[in-house]
Amino acid sequence: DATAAATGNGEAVVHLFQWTWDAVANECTDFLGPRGFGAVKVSPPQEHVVIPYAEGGNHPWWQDYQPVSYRIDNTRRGTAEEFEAMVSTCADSGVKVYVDAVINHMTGDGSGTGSAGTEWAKYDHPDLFGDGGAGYDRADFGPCYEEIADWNDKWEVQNCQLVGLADLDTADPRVRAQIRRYLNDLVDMGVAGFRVDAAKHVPEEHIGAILSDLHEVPVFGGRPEIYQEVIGDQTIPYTAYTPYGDVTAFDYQRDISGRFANGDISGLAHLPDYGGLSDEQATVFIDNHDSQRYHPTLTFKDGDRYYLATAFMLAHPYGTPVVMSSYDFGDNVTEGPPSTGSEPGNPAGWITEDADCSDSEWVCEHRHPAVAGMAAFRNATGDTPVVQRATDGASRLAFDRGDRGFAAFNASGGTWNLTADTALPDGSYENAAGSGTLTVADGRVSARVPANGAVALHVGGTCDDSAECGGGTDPG
Ligand code: LAG
Ligand code: CA
Repeated sequence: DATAAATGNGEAVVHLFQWTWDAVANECTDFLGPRGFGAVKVSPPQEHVVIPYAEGGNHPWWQDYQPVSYRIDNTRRGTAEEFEAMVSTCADSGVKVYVDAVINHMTGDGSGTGSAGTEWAKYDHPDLFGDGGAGYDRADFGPCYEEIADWNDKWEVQNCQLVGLADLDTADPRVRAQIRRYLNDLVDMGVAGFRVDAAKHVPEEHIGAILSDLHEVPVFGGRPEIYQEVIGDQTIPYTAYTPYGDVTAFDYQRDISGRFANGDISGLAHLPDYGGLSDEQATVFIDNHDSQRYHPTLTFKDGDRYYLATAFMLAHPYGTPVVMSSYDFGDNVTEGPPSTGSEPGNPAGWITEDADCSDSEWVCEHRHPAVAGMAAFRNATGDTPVVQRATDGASRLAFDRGDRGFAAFNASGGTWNLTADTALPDGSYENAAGSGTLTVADGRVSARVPANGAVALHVGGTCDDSAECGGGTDPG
């Protein structure tokens, strides 16, 4: 029921990359819940390696992708108490918490002390839950102990080491049980979903076995949402993983970000099943924390065109959208989040300054005026079909979403003076992808769509309550 969906929270996800648990909780209350975002994806919550960063006190962001144990206390984002408080605070605002679950591997080479104080070596993770009851040793890894060499060999991709990370033997029932315990501990705390990191590097039937007995999610009910990180190719297609949950549509990411970068969007009203992933199976995104560093087709650094692409993603029904929210890493792909991690007593490089959208180091893409109101648009339009209403050259596109919404996208440097038919009921609507009010009269809408901007109107978006619709705060 689209009317109910408009008042509750929907499916749009925001990835608050590297935000502290306290900061995420505040954002759920202040912004994500009231705006109708359905879930927040958070950085890996398990104990991680601590890697000194030679060029300063900022430990690299990627230490989080090297688990030392499955304890969730004392990561750089906070304590276990803060994590649990975040989950319940977000639930109070109708926002689910999705965890980035690192289950393919543990640490890389070397040895050390993890962020919560657990000693580790590459094939020795002696205390997985902080109770001395379970650990991994060499026999829990493998069967391959070398780097993936041939990416056309499915067995190697799934069993050998990704960037030198000790690869867990996920065929082993004991290993599966430890991973499942970790995930179920999180579910019992109220975590409602998982992004499965490096899922392609875990044989698909192993994923199926590990996820088969997950607990019911408190508060929201049902089984956890799953989206598996797979960069599909001829060796391992995306569809190998669809029996076990949703799958990241990197083909969408590359195509849509490339088309918006190039101003070639007029053909996007009807999208293919990217990589064979149906609307129901695809997780979609314009960029993620890896692509924005290593293959930056379109990121916050590109300004308006990037936000336009994000607005489009939220306006189009294909897939489950994940909005990236970043900190500014300049030209340094290793740089960690803003912190004072070098100070005494802060060896894990804790983020000591909470993410704050008035602080220019935290970009807060999700609060941009082109994006902030679009979760409400998505919620109001539900599953209504796309009906193309206008194009103008290669870089302009307008469509209806049934009789629930109308949106126009202008990936060109000049204003688009548009008049189009729409099934949206006559009335006055707030622009959910920018500012101002537009009128629908006699089944027609006239709009001045700004250069590299959008207009998006939806039922329920008449802005009697300004907190519920259009126009975000400029993150600066
Ligand atoms: C992922 N998905 O499949 C994550 O999205 C990606 O961010 C992770 O890589 C990767 N897989 C492992 O979870 C990140 C960094 C890597 C980093 C790795 C482990 O992009 O650069 O590797 O996390 O921390 C680092 C060094 C490597 C080294 C490795 C092991 O950069 O040079 O070989 O650690 O010591
Ligand atoms: Ca593996």
